[in-house]
Amino acid sequence: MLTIYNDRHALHQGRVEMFRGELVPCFEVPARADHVKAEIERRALGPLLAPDALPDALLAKVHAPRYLDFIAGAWDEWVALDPANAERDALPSYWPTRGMRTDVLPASFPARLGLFGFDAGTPLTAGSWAAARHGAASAFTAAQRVVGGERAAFALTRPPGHHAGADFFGGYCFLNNAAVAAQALRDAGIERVAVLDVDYHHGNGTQAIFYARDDVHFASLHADPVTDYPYYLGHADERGAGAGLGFNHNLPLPRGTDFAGWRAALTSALARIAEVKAGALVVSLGVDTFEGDPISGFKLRSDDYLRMGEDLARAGLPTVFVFEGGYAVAEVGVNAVNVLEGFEQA
Ligand code: OKP
Ligand code: ZN
Repeated sequence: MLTIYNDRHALHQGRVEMFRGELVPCFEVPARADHVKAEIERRALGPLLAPDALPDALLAKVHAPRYLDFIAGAWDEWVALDPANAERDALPSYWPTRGMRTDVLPASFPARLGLFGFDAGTPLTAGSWAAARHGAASAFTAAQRVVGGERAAFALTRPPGHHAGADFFGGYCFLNNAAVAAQALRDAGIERVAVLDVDYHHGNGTQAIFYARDDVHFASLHADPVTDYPYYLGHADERGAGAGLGFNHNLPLPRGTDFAGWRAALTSALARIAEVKAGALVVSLGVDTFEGDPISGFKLRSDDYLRMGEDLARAGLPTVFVFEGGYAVAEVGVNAVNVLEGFEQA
């Protein structure tokens, strides 16, 4: 399988995230992608290629102009507040709540940081924008390769993307790579694209971007938001809006779910994807469903990811894999590449 590798991922290197009243070291670290790359090389899965340039017009179909303007310039604004900020990550600490104004952009940088960000766990650093942009370019390039006739391609990138919405960042995500891939497939003439999110966490950003659309079906298997991040979206009764009604499929699962339970939900998600006659598949490939993941609560084992890949291949669709979560750093390479290898060998 072809891998489009974001070789600038390490430009995004958060120091700390807020967790239970403390700033703790980031879980989302550059070594994650390094381990996946090393495992691809070790198994000779296929070539690692650099991304093509990302068309601005494509990114503008997924994200709002005022959000892109903000994120692109955010680091410089942060350092302009105080030169000492160059050594510190930017994290929001103010948020507009119900009844407050989000239409008027505050002049204050911290106020805008909280307007565009929805948690204090997503540090913005000097290289976040460059890394995220090249990540979106990697997803775009993987989609282009699939349009060009590849059975599948893998966008290996970080930071992840599925929590980022049209105009917000959070959950370690700034740009929605899976949404960029789906939109690129649509723009290439595929009439309906399915995004299947197998990360432990609900892909709230991807859902929100496509919620009112019938041309991109979103399906997600994830920990029930009643107990798990991102908490405020991902329930089974979210089925889409307007023309998009019926094209959003959430399968929340309890903490402690093992592969047997998880796989039954995958079967339902794939059945619905076949019903809606999707012409291509984007997989938001998070492997934080692993039993050893430090921030998650499912019980998948490394071999289960081979079976996952086989099941995904049986959907019979041109497929773009986009790397998302997975925080058991030592095992993340084996687990992610098991999915790709299972897919190829099916
Ligand atoms: C990103 B992705 C851990 C608390 C959870 C946010 C999790 C974001 C997951 N300190 N913080 O979906 O893997
Ligand atoms: Zn996750």
